[in-house]
Amino acid sequence: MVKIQRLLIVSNRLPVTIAKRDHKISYKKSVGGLATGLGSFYESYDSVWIGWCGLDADRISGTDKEKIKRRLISDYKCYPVSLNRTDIDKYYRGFCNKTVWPLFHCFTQYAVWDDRLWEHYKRVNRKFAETVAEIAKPDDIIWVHDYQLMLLPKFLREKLPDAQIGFFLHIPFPPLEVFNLLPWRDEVLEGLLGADLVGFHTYHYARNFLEITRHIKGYEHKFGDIATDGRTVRVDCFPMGIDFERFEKAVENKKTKRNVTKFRKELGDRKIIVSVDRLDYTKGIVNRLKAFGLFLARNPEFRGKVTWIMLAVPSRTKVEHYKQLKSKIDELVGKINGKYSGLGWIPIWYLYRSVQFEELIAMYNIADVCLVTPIKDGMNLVAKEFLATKTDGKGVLILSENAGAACELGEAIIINPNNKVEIANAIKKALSMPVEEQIKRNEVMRERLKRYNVTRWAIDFMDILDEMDKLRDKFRKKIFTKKNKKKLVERYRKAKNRLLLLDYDGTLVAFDNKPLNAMPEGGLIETIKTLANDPKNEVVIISGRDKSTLEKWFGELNIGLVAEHGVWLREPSGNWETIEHLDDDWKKNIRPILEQFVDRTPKSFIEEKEFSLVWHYRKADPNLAEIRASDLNDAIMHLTAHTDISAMEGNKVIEIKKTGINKGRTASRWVSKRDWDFIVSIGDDRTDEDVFAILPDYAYSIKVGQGTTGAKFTIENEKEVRKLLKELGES
Ligand code: GDG
Repeated sequence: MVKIQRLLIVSNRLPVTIAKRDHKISYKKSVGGLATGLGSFYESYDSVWIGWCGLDADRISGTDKEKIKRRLISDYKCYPVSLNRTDIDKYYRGFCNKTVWPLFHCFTQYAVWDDRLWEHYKRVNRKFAETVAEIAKPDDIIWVHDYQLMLLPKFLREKLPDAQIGFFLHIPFPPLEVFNLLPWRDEVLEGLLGADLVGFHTYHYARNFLEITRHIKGYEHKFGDIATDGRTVRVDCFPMGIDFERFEKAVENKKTKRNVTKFRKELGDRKIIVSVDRLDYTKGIVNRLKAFGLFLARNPEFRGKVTWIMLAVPSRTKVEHYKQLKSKIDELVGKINGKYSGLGWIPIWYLYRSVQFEELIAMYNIADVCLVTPIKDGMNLVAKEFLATKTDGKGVLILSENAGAACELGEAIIINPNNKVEIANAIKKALSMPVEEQIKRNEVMRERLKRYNVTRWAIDFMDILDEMDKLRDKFRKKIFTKKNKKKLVERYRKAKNRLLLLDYDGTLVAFDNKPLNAMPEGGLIETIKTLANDPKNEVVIISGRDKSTLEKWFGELNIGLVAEHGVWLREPSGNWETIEHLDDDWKKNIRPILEQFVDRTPKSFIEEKEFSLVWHYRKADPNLAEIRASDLNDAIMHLTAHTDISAMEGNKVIEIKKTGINKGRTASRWVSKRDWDFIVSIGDDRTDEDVFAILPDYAYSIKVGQGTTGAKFTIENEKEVRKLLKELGES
């Protein structure tokens, strides 16, 4: 486990709620997923929790503010962010709950797009950034939570460039078509990418995020590592667990037992169904009620024999959709109870309030069935808590396939939350399930929950965050700093025989969707010319381009040229020659295959060079292209087995040519040509690694961009390369 210096947990709400009544200030620990979940982990470390305490900052005096702050710090290790009524209205009730919440749960019809709410969301995220920056120390780990603070990682990164920042999203991350609706999608993505680690409950949400960043921002990822400009961001899934032991032990608590007795007295020996939710449209309460009505209608033998305790905790009561939902639920409960109640029996015990912890445990504990049927839910801890209280192994969980928890709790009865018949059948199945089967199913799930509890979840997150810090250190060591640059320029100045091996695309110019548009503009020719005119220099451009393009752009210059990744070379002021005898007979067999791939992969195309064929897929849909590229590699491998032709992967291209011809082989020829006393090689992709690999120890090798590389240094982008070359030319 990582040694944690100090942990700053940042969330919208503090785990303590403060109320002021009759000039008296009261402090109460909050209930809810994050507060209860992280509570125990947080208490066992040197941590500070930063968030809003629940009071309108405009309605408390300066003296009270100071008093509250002192008490929060000393008694609860909490640090308040001051928010007033407008903030809460526009940021929390507004953008968070009227835009992000419905959109991310795919309730697009409820989402509002309001610039004023967005502006406030930004403003409050900045406020949080200021508060965190105020108290953060250099070695602190900052862990930001949830959808209310998605811009915070970026704002913090601007203030604390070297901080370790993790972000965890507790709600689902929607698919591309849904996320794309958000007018401020770019800013939200950039906000999240300020973190070193972005965590989600399930692989599905993580995959949505990776796909969206690739689609919208053009950032590629490798096994969940996104290479952004100058930094790597890890994306991974961490299914949040519960404090299993706390729930298990609570069953034995005296207060819980008293509650169990009280409930039993009221309910007799009837079967009991329980459901626990915030009253929210994502929770599928309406469908659940309809399904229960259907169950009673179709199974008269159960009437009078089963009671459903339905706990609905009031939530966002001032938002219109929630008011409407409340009316609908009241109406349905009334209808079902009115239709089926009998003497001494009400089908649904509807509690519209929150209950004490021990009451909750008693409800879980006496229930035969727990109904968890959200239309969409990030994780759902209720499902897990119910299982934890089932110490005798009895009880049946009915769980929506759209809750994150369904990924781990496959032994539950899994239902589609929109299919009322399926839910009604599941209720019957659960109430009739033999005890041995209940125990068998629960044993597996309980074991899993016990192992991967909330502490394990938090430690896992911290471990990966620490791994990212080490990775950052490794990259940091390779960064081509001002000091490195100064040294390189000094050595260049002193040297008499210098060799400069330069890749073209992605190194001297940025990539363009149309390769012919990536021309050497903006003074590049002048820079190369200046370098080439120095008699102490030999400049070579080693590219994958065809020779006629290189000839057109650089033919006039006194430099070496290498085309088609080493198939062709031209000495300064010499003629083009091939490195060995080559033929192109094989092309007629391979080209039809590539054409098939172009037909099936919109926006991809073929480039034909004299001794190679290239399939370009930069503009194609990245997911489709990924599958096709792998298929094409397989097809070529199959077709060219026992020949000397093979496929080579480059940056969004697959090039098919003679095996063994690569940039490294051609570069060797140049390196061994003379006794150089200075060599620099700069390149950006896989094909340039072959050059780095053959260089002598004293040579400078520089990779453009991040990623695993054999080069000694990494430089940010092609602009920096051009600056460096210009400086060499002028020195
Ligand atoms: C999010 C995501 C994700 C509820 N009523 C009472 C009460 N509770 C406690 C439960 C449970 C929690 O509240 C609700 O758990 P959820 O999983 O539904 O979480 P949310 O707070 O809605 O929020 C969700 C979660 O974050 C964690 O990442 O699972 O998908 O939406 O712990 O026990 N507790 C008490 N009385 C109540 O009346 N004492």
